[in-house]
Amino acid sequence: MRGLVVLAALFAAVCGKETFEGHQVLRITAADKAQINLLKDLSELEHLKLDFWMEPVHKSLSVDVRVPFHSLQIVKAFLRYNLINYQVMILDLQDLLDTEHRVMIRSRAVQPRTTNDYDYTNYHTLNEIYSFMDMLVEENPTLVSKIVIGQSYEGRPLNVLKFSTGANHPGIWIDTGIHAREWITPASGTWFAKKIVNDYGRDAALTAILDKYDIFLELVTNPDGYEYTHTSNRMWRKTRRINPGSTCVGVDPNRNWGTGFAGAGSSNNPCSETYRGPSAHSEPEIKAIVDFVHAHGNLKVFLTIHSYSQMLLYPYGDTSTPCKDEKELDDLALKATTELKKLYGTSYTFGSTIATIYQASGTTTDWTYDQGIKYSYTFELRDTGRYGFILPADQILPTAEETWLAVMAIMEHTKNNPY
Ligand code: BHK
Ligand code: ZN
Repeated sequence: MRGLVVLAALFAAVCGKETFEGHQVLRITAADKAQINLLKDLSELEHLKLDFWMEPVHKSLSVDVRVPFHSLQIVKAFLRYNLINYQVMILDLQDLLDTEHRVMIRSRAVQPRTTNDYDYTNYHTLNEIYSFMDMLVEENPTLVSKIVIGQSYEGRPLNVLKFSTGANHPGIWIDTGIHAREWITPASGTWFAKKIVNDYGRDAALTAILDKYDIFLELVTNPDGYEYTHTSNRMWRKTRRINPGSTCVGVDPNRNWGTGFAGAGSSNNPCSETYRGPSAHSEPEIKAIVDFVHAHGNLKVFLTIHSYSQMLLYPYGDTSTPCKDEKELDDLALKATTELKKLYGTSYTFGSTIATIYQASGTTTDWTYDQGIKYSYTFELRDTGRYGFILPADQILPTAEETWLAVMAIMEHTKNNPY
């Protein structure tokens, strides 16, 4: 057994893939401000290589943290010594990843030749998703087209699906896969794309929306990061920019935007998971969207989809001053999450980013809202932490279906309240 583990680790090392044997994910619950400060101190000890799945300032006072095997003893001792409560959410992360990989390659044996054969119940590589887009366009040439809004840092195309029934329509934007490891989001977005072509001309509500609005869907907003999660490190979050003067790679694409850039709730340390980058819109993946928003000039909805924690968030993240549409955005968030819950009973919380999660500056929706796109929301999809970023593939379909009900509610409200 021991020999097998060593062999597996060796094999993975030769393939250049990081493994997570013995890593645990702990849910740490702070009792007060003092304990939160202790967690912040802990998070700054870089040699422990802790991976905070949320910042230690989370409003619920609990955070999920991936702890490498070599740090487990010391971290648990630290928590016990300081009387900080924790529970083990994931006992051995690599076990979960092995299962995920087994399920994934089982599906890959069958290469889909049409989008009807595509396995929507499984996770897919970047190439598979890019092929899906091309198939969908080829099958529905009058409804769907692919536009390339730019190139990633490593030179990959930034593909956006455009669903359109006529010229000069206002636009609805949806992006998934902006954080690399949040695999449930491009998986859900892929299902949305197929749902749109299935429902157009059949479902009255979606047809009415598409008769007035174009929908733009960027499935893999951070393709370099996404590819990296498949080839090298499943837990990667950021872009893959090389940071001059640092051995640490990547910028947080949700701290790189021009509203409140470099404010509290982002880091100037390239080794941080919330590193904001050298300047606003420094990341080609973000600059491409910024340029698109400007060039289009008439987007009415902007939905950026993350996971996990089951939340629907509206601006702002960098200030507790309420945005001027707070009442309407809050009412609509209630409506959208109520619709979502009807399907499988999944509960969402909602509110402004700063009041609901934590202060974060340079985030997507603060910028899009300040560009005049009133209906700017961030989704955090399933789950609430049992599996976190490693959501089992059998939850893809229900997650996509329920999320679509919330997206429809937001689009319908927009259609009924033109501005
Ligand atoms: C969401 C919206 C705005 C600001 C922060 C967040 C939380 C998000 C983040 O950027 O820190 C947490 C995350 O990626 C998990 O999806
Ligand atoms: Zn995210």
